[in-house]
Amino acid sequence: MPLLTDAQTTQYWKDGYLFPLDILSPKETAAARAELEEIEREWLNADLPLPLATYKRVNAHVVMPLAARLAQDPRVLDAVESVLGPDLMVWSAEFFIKEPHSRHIVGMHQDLTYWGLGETSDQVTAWVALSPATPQSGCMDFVAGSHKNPILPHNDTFSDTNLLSRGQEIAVDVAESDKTRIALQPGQMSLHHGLTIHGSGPNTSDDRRIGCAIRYLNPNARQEIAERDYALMARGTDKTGNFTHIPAPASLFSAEAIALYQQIRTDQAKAIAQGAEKDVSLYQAQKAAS
Ligand SMILES: O=C(O)CCC(=O)C(=O)O
Repeated sequence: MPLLTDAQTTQYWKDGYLFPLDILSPKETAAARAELEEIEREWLNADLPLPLATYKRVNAHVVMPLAARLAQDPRVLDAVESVLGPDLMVWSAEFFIKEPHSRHIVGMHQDLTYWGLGETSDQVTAWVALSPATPQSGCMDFVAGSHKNPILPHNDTFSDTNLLSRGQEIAVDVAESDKTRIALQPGQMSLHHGLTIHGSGPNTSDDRRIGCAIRYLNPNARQEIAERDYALMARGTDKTGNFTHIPAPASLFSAEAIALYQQIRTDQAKAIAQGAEKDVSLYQAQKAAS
């Protein structure tokens, strides 16, 4: 059953985002954060082929059962179903982490700019807060109605403090007064459209700011740049077959899952790197050092 009321769905399509939605209980949120932080302790110095930060930062649902479970949570899916319809696939799950008093930011951007998925409305992001997301901790800022734009020009800054792959920023000035601060309590989530202009500031608080951004598609979405793309079926059926279906991981960083991760990374790189003047690894590990 879709979770959102008609009024909420209307609001989503009007603004290009919706928040706050209560999803996880305080106990569930604390358990999810504790699981993530245990993974960080146990696997930071493990001999993984890529830095742990890379696996957390993009396609975590391929190698981390925690990310796949969050992405398949029926309460999240109920909300997403109100926007995308009954057939839902997970394209990526990504932990965006800003350490206390760190300079990391996310430049104002439109998600769909470098994903190779075109200007589709068959994609939505659910961002689930696992710690307080506040103006002080660097919560996201959204520009209302900006999803009605096409993909706008972006500049690649390759800045070390920008958590995005190329440090990309939209090439227009966004007035502070046009930004809505998306404050979320732990366990709450927001939804945003792939064309909505958004970003986030530094974390000046004493706690980590941890969010899990889950990118959903319905089966009408298509990969237009890379030859092959992948998704985890979360609900309903896929009658179009535009994406190769992948399994949810049964255990942490299994050899099979790591090999699949590498395959996806190689195939998606073509879309992510399109038009870049410098080498773009899929979300640079050093930027996701947390
Ligand atoms: O976590 C953030 O601050 C930004 C996340 C973001 O850009 C996204 O989820 O699309």
